[in-house]
Parts: sequence; C-alpha cells; structure tokens
Amino acid sequence: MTQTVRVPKARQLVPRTRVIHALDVEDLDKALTIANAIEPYVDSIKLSYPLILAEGPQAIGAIKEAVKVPILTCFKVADIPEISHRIMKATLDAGADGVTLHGFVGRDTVRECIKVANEYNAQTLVIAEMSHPGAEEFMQPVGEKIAEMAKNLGATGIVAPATRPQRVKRYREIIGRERIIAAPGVGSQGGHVGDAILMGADYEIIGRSIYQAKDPAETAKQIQHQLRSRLEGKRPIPLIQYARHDAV
Ligand code: 6CN
Repeated sequence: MTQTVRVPKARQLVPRTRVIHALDVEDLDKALTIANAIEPYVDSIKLSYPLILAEGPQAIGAIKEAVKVPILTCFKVADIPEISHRIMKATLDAGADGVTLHGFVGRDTVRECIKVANEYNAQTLVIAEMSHPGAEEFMQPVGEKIAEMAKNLGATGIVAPATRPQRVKRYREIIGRERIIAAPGVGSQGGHVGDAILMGADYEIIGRSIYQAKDPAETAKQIQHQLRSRLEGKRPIPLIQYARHDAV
C-alpha cells in the first residue's frame, strides 16, 4: 500500500511592511510574547540558533502557530550537499517557510538546498555578502558571483548588507527584478532604516533594535512609520505591491 506523504505548505513572503524581524532571543515564552506583539509591523519572523539551540526545533512550529506571517530560519546552511539536504529537510519538516543558506560553499550545495526547498514550496535566501565588517575580507570579493549563481539556480533571493547600501544597489543590478533581496544590519549594526530598500532591497532584517527595546511592539511600529516616511519622502514606492527596484 502506498503511503501519502503530507508535504507542509509553506507561507509565502509578501512585502507589506518590508521588515523581517530577527527574533534572536533564547527563551520561547519571550519569543512568543514578542512575536505576537510585533506581528502587525513585520512581514516575517526569522529564527536562528539562539532560540532553536535553547528550545529545540519545535520552537519553529510553536512560533508559527502563534502568528500568520512566514517563519524563516537562519541556519545559514553551509555543508556538503548530502548533509545540507538533511538539514534543509529537518528544518522544513519542523515548519520553516524559508531558509537562509550560504553561497560560498558552491553550486552543488546551493542547488541541493533549493531542490529540497522547492519540494516544500519554501523560500531560499542565499547569503551573497554578510553585513559585518569582516565580510569585506573574504565574502565581498566573491559576493557578486554568488548572487549570479543564486539567480541562475532559481533561489528566491539573496541576503546583502544594509550596512553597505551601495552594495545592495550593485546586487540588485546583478539579480534583476525577479529575485528578493533581504538586507540585515539595520539599527544595531549601524545601517539606517530605509537605506537598503531605497537601494533596491525588498526587505530590511532588523533584530536587536526591536527585541531588545523596552517596548518591542511600539519600536516596531515606530520603525514602520520611519520606513514609510523615508520611502514616501524619497519616492512613492507602493508598499503593498512588489518592490519597485528602479527607485533611487
Ligand atoms: O539587527 P541585528 O543585528 O540584531 O540582527 C541581524 C540579524 C541576525 O539574526 C543575523 O544573524 O540578521 C542576521 N544576519 C544575516 C546575514 C548577515 O550578513 N548579517 C546578519 O546580521 C542573516 N541571515
């Protein structure tokens, strides 16, 4: 008798607020409280090692059940294709709607990760160039090639640094309009709200500035106001539709 395998349907990223919250706390109760409070002001919640190592992979499902936005996991997958396949599968089975992975490991691993994600209708964000200063040392010189590869292999998009908005502009030129750019580094790492989006990013990833705030919901709301007025002040980018990358 053949068994029907239930493939979970992944939630899709839709750019309304243009903010992805990196909920890098270690405690599930705290994560749930913050997730519920900030949900109206974000398009996705991104979970990473701090929470999953402390609370286990079931934390992914617990947060997902509490909110309606897609859940990204930021495991930055970077292993040989066979192991990356298993990491992807376990992550997506746990309820993730999208995954970040590294591009520097090469196209065989990236291809394998995208293949697994496609089976779940899930999103793949390939890290082209990281946001911290050290990324200029080894990643930046190969970042554009990574972006090109991610585009050609059919990734949902790439991660590019909001701390270096000019680089975001360059990455947009490389990947065209069909792929997403998510840009971390806003706030705590020094990037300004709106800079990366004005340079062509679809989303800004913001973590500590929100979850370490006294009132995360109020802060997320303020960031949303700031972002909207920044975008409207420069050029009216419709927030409900797909990003217009000819801005700037
Ligand atoms: O706003 P924060 O600096 O507190 O958080 C930024 C978030 C973190 O979860 C970090 O792991 O974005 C992630 N990130 C990623 C790539 C990168 O180049 N730089 C980052 O900061 C990712 N994904």
